Amino acid sequence: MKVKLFTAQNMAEAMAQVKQDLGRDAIILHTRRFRKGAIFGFFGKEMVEVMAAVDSAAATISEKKPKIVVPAATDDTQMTALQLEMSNMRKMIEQVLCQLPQNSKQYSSLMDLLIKNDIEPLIAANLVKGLPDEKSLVGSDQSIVRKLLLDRIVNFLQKIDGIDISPSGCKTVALIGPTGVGKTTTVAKLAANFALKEGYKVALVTADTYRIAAVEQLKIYGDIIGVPIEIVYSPDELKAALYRHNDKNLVLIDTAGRSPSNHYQLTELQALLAVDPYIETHLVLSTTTKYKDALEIVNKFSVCSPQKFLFTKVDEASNLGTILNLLYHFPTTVSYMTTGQSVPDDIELASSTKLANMILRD
Ligand SMILES: Nc1nc2c(ncn2[C@@H]2O[C@H](COP(=O)(O)OP(=O)(O)OP(=O)(O)O)[C@@H](O)[C@H]2O)c(=O)[nH]1
Ligand SMILES: [Mg+2]
Repeated sequence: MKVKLFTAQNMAEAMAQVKQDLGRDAIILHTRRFRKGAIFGFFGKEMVEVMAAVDSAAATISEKKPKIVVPAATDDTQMTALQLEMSNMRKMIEQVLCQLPQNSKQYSSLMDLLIKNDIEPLIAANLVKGLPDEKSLVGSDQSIVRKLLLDRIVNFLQKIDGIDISPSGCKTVALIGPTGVGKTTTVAKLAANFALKEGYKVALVTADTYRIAAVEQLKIYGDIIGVPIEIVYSPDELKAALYRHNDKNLVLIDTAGRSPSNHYQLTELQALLAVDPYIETHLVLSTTTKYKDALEIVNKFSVCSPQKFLFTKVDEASNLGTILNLLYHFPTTVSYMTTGQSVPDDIELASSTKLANMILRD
């Protein structure tokens, strides 16, 4: 690990030095503003100090051409562990099924389908409860049962609301969530759609100053879309940036990915968002995340009081049962779903019908 201290007249200059010296993978450890040549803190020239670090091995590797990584073959031990997990899961499901009301067993194929799509057995049983008995129906009538189930899921997913902006108002939306779920890409997609397609005045703010590359990523999007971008290093700077852009219809705040198990990071994020009670916070969740992990994420990020869920990587998810499970336990409004890497196209307002169809796919 190579650690270096940089001083410059402003943050942009300091970041340029960090980038030039340590490369794009550098991590910012600490930033500070101070007055050079100051007497008791007065009169001196304001300077900034940035402490940055880079993993020396990573720095050399990142300059080389990317390598194609061939996944290692699954060895026997891994396989046995996986089989064991699956058999435990099967046993668990069987146990739960035994506890279910007797009549839920008559919907075994629907129950199988729901459970195959990772829906919790008890939620699945609640969904099928009271549906006409499949076995008593013949031919096309059986598909009616499936249609009824689909309608139930649609009703269950009804709470959908994107970002409501008005030409005379100023709306502030922050995207929060774990690392790599697609926050920055989604901010760019939203900015491009609202600014370019709908003609609203939009500004971007990034509070992700943890990595040089993160700031640059949003800057590039800002330049392409033609909207201003602010980089904020503290809650006070966020407050000032929001004030400067109160003439915009929409201010989108990108935040650094946070680990749900890092309480300090989460309270820091909470403090940042607390500067303005009108910030609408969307918790960004990747649909490729395992349900158990997603539960943990929602639980831990609840300190930031997100008002909406935004689901990403719908294109990559093997099933969307997690969405239903989460909404069962946390009845929260869903805003958007993203369906690919393309900016600005791969985003749409969540649709309960579309999601229900995907949740119920074979
Ligand atoms: N397949 C797919 N990839 C996506 C989607 N949204 C984002 N990505 C990709 O996910 C990766 C991470 O996206 P970012 O936007 O950088 O994620 P982030 O949450 O800002 O990451 P951090 O800032 O590091 O926490 C990128 O390769 C994106 O192109 C999506 O809907 N589908
Ligand atoms: Mg990001």
